[in-house]
Amino acid sequence: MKGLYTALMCSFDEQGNINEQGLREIVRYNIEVSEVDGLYVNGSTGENFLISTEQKKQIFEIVKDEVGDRVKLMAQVGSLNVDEAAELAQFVTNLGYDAISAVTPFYYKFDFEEIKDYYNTILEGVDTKLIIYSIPALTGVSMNLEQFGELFENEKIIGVKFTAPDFYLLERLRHAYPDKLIYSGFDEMLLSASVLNVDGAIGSTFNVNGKRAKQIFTLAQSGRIDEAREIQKVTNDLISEILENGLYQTIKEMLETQGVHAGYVRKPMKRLSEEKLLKARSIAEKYL
Ligand code: HMN
Repeated sequence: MKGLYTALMCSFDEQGNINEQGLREIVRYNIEVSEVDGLYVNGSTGENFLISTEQKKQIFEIVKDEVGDRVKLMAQVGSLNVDEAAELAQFVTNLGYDAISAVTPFYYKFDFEEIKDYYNTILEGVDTKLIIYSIPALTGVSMNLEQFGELFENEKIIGVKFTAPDFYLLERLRHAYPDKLIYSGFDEMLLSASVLNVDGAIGSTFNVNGKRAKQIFTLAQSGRIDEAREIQKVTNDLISEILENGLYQTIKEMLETQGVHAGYVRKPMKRLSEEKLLKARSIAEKYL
């Protein structure tokens, strides 16, 4: 399960319905052009928190059908509705996904016992292994070393997607849990995380920048830090421009310039203005 995973985008039409052909094209682009090791399906980048249970299932099905066994698949099933999360965990297990992942429960300020119970409930009915999805900036949930350790006591919990700029905690986690899988979640910090010996990374910008990300990761693993730093620099120039223009919308438009019908974002996300659309196309021209 090690390596680089694209946090997969989903293609939606103007009404917010799934565009199946577009989604299949995004999958193919990631496998054939970006050459990533796997896909992280229905994460933040997949606009997961804006869609219905039925749509989540449909996306899981389409992606598995398109991928077959070509790359590894991780299914993000986390939800404030723990029954839905458990149902989706079962659903993707039946589809043959390689692992599940679940965001820490957010919005209500759950205490740690509640968070633990949430993960244990999701895992009760399945044998599929789980990667914790930790992203404190969006969820408001920060866990410490001991709390990660307690969650890791459940042997079905095999790792964490660590999306935080806390390299002290990352180093402590790596040191304390050498056998757990740790994935870096911020693409702009991939080199720094790789130096700390993470097992892989999961990122939104890999949809368009997978090749550079792979180079950063492999160069860092073989100790070629100067070369990796050069590529992280170009990558961060790209990421800065993407973030300034609108993260998911810009990546989608960049994919469009490559003939991939990545479509529209779901409301309440807004569409790019004409000016920003042009900017997205110029970013694609510059970096792809
Ligand atoms: C997901 O669940 O879609 C991703 O794994 C999330 C991933 O960590 C991304 N975070 C967000 O989109 C909030 C990053 O790839 C991020 O987009 C990138 O580093 C730019 O900041």
